[in-house]
Amino acid sequence: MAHPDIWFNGRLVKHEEANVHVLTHALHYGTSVFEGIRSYRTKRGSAILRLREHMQRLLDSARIYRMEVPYTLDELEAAVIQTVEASGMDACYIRPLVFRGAGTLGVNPLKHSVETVIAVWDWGAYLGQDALEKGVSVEVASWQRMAPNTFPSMAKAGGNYLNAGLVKMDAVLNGFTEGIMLSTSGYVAEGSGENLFVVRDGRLFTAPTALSILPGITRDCVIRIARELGYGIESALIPREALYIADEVFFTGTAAEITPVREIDHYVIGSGSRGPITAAIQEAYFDVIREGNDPYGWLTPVTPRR
Ligand code: PPE
Repeated sequence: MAHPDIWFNGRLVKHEEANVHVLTHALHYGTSVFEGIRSYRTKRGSAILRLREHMQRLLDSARIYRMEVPYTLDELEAAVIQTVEASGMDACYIRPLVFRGAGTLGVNPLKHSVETVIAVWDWGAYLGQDALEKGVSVEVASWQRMAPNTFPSMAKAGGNYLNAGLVKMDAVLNGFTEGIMLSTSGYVAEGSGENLFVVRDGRLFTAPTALSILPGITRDCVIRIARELGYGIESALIPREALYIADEVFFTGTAAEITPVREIDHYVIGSGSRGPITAAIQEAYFDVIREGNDPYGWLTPVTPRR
């Protein structure tokens, strides 16, 4: 099948024609912000999960970096829907990107153009086929999350992923699936592309936003689902060793969805497979994205054209 068209500054263009110049500012200095969104094929039709929240976070990220996006939230939502519908894909991963364009180089981005792109592709299980059921084996990374006064973690910016890439490469080269970063203060922060939850004695814990994590939208889904299911949940400072004595640990993210962690630094977590609370939260999440039940108002229906 041909690659779906890409939305580029207001119109759909052919995949092969969605190109930039090599002197693009973002290529040299990491001046881009982006989103990752999933559209699902639910039993009630195709639908995009938490579209508004993702596009609001894109605008927030752009604002933090003083990028003036020439589209409103409503226009960006419509653009995503248009791109997904034109792709003909019942389910896909959606990648909106805003970046500083080509011009004379130099660090100061203020004079550079602000370009907007929306691409879609097929993206299966992020952390491996069996991961959602069996869980993944991970390490605590030797690289830390950025300090709060270095660059902003609430912006989902291209440059942030240099750090994430180092974590991921080390993990893979060491034989693990993913790395967990600690904050500069030494507390558990998040994975290279996922937030993290720890379960102990029936309660859930996750890092606070102030620990320089990305405030994940899946993390927010899990917090709401956990409350709904009656589990105690709090954002808290989690010491590294709390990972090793946890009953359950799991990652959350648009790409990773809800992925159990079965082993950390060769410590087996709980029973060494998906724990019961992880399973209950996964089930509630999958009820939305697979069954299309939407008690929270998280789904935007789409009609992919064939
Ligand atoms: N932390 C980081 C660092 C992160 O990149 C993501 C998403 C999350 C947490 C979870 O956020 P949310 O998707 O809103 O629940 N990572 C995206 C990109 C992954 C990639 O490899 O590219 C994603 O999951 O789409």
